[in-house]
Amino acid sequence: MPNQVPWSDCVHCNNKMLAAHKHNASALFWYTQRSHGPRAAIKTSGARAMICSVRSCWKEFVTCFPLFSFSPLAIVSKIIIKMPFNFEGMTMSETLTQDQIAFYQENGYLVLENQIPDSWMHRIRREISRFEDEAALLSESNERLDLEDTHTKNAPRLRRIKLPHTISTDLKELMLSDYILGPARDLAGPNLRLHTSKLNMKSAGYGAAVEWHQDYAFYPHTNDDILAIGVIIDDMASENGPLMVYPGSHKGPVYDHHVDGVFAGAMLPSDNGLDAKDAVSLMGPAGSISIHHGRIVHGSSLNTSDRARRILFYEMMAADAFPLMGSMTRWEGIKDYDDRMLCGRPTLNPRLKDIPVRIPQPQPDVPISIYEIQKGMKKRAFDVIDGPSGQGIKR
Ligand SMILES: O=C(O)CCC(=O)C(=O)O
Repeated sequence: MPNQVPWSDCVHCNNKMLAAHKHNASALFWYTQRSHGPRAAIKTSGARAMICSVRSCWKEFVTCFPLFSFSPLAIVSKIIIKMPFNFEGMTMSETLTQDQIAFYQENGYLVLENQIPDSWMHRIRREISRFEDEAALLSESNERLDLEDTHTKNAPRLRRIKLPHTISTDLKELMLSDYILGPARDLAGPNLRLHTSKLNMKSAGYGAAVEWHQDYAFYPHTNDDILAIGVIIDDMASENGPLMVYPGSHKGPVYDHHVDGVFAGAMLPSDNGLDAKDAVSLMGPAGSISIHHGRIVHGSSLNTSDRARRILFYEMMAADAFPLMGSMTRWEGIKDYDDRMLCGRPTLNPRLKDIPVRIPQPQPDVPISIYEIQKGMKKRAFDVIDGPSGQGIKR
């Protein structure tokens, strides 16, 4: 579903502006300059866009007043116009600064604090309450809701809301908003396809750990312009099981996620030359977003604190990243695949990149859920919780 919404919010006020402005640096510069002044315009579109815009105006002026072309000023201007640099068609960032983009490329992650407005956070929490009520009626996980091993009807424990964008119009609307797609476009290009969405609950006192893994080990593609955006729903600190990453590991190998020849969806950093002290926790207040690269090694520990830690993930990739055979990507034909376009255009021409690949096959005979698949691990990096009482943490 190509994004056909012709309007989007201006970053400086709530007014709508033509979405096309956002993708044309020079037009965006003039739009912002007119409504918010030159400082805001330079901040939004960058100094290069300003040079580009001023230059094209100058060009028009000289064309409109041919007599002017004999003046010394015009001769200088002609030289400037003909200078061999061409800023038109350059790719400008939409939301992120060049420093943030460079940081992501180097480290494979980013945290943007206070990215999602409170009104949106309220809507997300309201949707979660609705699914919690639904979970209380279940005795086992179903295609919408994934329950903790310790769940009972008397003590309902929801671990994950599966594909929330398909069962909540609010969470679909957020997914298609510039809050999510703006930074994603800056990092993976204008044409984006959804891989999956999920809302991981990690409730206070017992929220399950997610063992270390690379998303790309689950779904290898023809290139790795693949990322996950996590909307942080509760203040995330070291005690409530933040997402942790190994910076720079997105440029390394794709690690073996198999146990006894069967895909187990996890690896042990200590067995693979990664030093625990290098792991970084992605923390921030509720309303922040984390972004992690598809190949970065990441995981999170059990939440034994008295505060929940919930993250809503939208995982996506460049439209020209196609799944390799055996990837755990849902494939129901090209029509369904193209229906998953978030913005921009689909393509039938995959882009191939020379990167390491491992195929996540054979699959274990368990439901498709990272928590179930990772039970195949013989040794775990994180604690697990034992028994419905929520007591008795064991290794
Ligand atoms: O919820 C988390 O902390 C990690 C989730 C994750 O990496 C995943 O579900 O693939």
